[in-house]
Amino acid sequence: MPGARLVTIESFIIEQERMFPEATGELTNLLYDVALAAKVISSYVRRAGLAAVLGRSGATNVQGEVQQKLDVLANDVMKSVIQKTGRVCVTASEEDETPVPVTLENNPGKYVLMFDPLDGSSNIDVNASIGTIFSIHRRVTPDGIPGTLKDCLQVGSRQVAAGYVIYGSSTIMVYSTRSGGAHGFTLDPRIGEFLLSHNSIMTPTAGTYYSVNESNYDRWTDGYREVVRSFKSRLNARYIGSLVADFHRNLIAGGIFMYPADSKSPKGKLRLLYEAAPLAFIAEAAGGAATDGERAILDIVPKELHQRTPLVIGSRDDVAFVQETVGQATAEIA
Ligand code: AFP
Repeated sequence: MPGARLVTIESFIIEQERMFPEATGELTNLLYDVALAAKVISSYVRRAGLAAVLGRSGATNVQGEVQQKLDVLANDVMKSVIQKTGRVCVTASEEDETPVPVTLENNPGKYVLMFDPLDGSSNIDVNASIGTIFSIHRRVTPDGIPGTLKDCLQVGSRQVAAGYVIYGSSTIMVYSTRSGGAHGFTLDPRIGEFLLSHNSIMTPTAGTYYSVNESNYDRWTDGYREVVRSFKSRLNARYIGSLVADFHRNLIAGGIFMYPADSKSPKGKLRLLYEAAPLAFIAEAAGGAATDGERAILDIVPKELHQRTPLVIGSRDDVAFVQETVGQATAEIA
């Protein structure tokens, strides 16, 4: 738009950092590294049907799930962009069995980056929206040496930044830091830059949509069945099966996403460290909420890297309704 003030993600992050005179600029640069990796992944996603990257890689990941070629590619892109900058000490990914420490040769930094490089892989081959989710912590082990599992196993409330990228009708990156607010940037393909498009996102306190895989209905507890019966009578249903896409729509339009524990996945299906916790950080920054049905997601202390959790996330009133209804149903049984 001629004459409009274009705010790049870089200038926005730098402006935010100025609010903290003690900041060294490292987090700013790390966020910018993530944005760079997202641009590379986006370029593969956009050419996916042409670039021989569709389909299965032939391997399974640590969760026993079939890895898609794009999953593997996105994981490699994230690591190659991030690992040699001297800003992180360890990375952890849904696609890697164990944390990947940054070697002494590559100069371990003070941050920890955890990510789901390509969320919603079952949607890759059918051209539906997919995404990348990331979470950043300060390291807790001493500086100057490679990071460890201990750096990764931190409670969500200690995140210093988190965000996601959605590869949808356009590519959008949303992030939040401790300075507050959730901010969205749309990748302008003409200039290859993320430009500010959603400043200080505030999610409606009550939603329009509910998103849940209702084919699991018979496996849920009575509390969740009751919740969904109530939602059916007053909300509209939307479910893509890509957490990032379902979350993003509900964040902007108002709504709730749920993946409760069920008899098939008694601990829930989604991963705490690189799906639930970063999105909970964003949800709270935008005035929403996230719970596992009992506790705030940001209060859960992880015990293992690939820990799973039930997830209820979105508009504050709707999340509170779920917590109350599920709590009452549990109390009646007890
Ligand atoms: P994949 O990345 O393995 O496709 O998993 C996607 C996901 O973790 C999350 O993005 C979806 O919300 C959820 O699984 C969908 O699960 P169901 O297919 O069981 O509804």
